[in-house]
Amino acid sequence: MWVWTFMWPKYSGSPDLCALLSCSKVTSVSNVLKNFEAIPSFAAPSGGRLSDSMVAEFEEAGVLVLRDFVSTKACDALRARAAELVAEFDPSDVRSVFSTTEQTQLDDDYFIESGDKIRFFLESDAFADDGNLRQEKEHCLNKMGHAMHDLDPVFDGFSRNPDLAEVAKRVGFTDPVILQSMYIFKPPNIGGEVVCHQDSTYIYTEPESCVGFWFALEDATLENGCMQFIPGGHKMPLKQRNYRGSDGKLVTETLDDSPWPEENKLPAEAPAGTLVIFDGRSPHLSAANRSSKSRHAYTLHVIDGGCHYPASNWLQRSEDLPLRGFAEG
Ligand SMILES: O=C(O)CCC(=O)C(=O)O
Repeated sequence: MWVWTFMWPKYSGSPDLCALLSCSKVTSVSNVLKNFEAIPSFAAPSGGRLSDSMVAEFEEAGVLVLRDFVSTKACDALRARAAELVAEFDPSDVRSVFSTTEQTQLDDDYFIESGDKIRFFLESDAFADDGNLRQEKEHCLNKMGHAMHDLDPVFDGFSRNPDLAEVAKRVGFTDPVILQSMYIFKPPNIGGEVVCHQDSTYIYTEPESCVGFWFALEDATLENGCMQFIPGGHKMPLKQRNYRGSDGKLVTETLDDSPWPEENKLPAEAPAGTLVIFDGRSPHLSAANRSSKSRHAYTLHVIDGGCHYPASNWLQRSEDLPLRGFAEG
């Protein structure tokens, strides 16, 4: 595959975002982890117009929950479209699994080439010993990614909700572009654990600008493996960098091997329609789903188009599919 690497100039803009996301990083864990009792949570403001206090809470905690950001109807429509795409997918074509606990995944070309495609990734427990899927196809998928927002009209429409453009502006973006989309199935019984990580490890810009926009399409609870965050942890250093090595294979370099202060993690239980936004350095995880309920979610990772995007990042796109922001149709 011909790979286009971004030709962005060295960082020249977005001073607000720089101040918000990068320049204020401090290193002492005890200085940054305050006694958060809960993750800041609000009813979604009209038109995505975050108030100054919402923005201040986002800056402090690195994560913000906005309830009822999208309608149940919109969530159901996205789930229905995902189900159509899943119906067209033949699992015997691919046995690729996605697991942040398995290095083997990182060597998988199927994953590395998925930045400008719609591809399916199975759960590591998808197959029974006899080689057959353990449960129905949709309930064996870990995720679908990473360019539905640019390749599928229904996903495009959901992703380019004008309220999101306003949220992005209010958290400091001057030129937000949607780098990747993921539909996360977190299926019943076998939904895999996502270990604690920072998204800027994988979605790295100079300066760092990644922000995650995570939508609950079904109720996410502790029982079915909701997202959990270490509030304030976004002020800690970046612990790992993942990149393409000289042989083209992905490596994850550890920059700081101190353990995550997981005793400070808090759940972000989220009824369907909730949007959770989080800083690219915000440490987060989700436990395995051993319940009988799935936990579908859709997530967008947004970076600032003014920042430098290294050619060594795993996600590279063809020049036929340039990055777009929220507002363009
Ligand atoms: O949905 C999950 O459980 C994990 C999602 C995640 O880590 C992300 O969107 O960055």
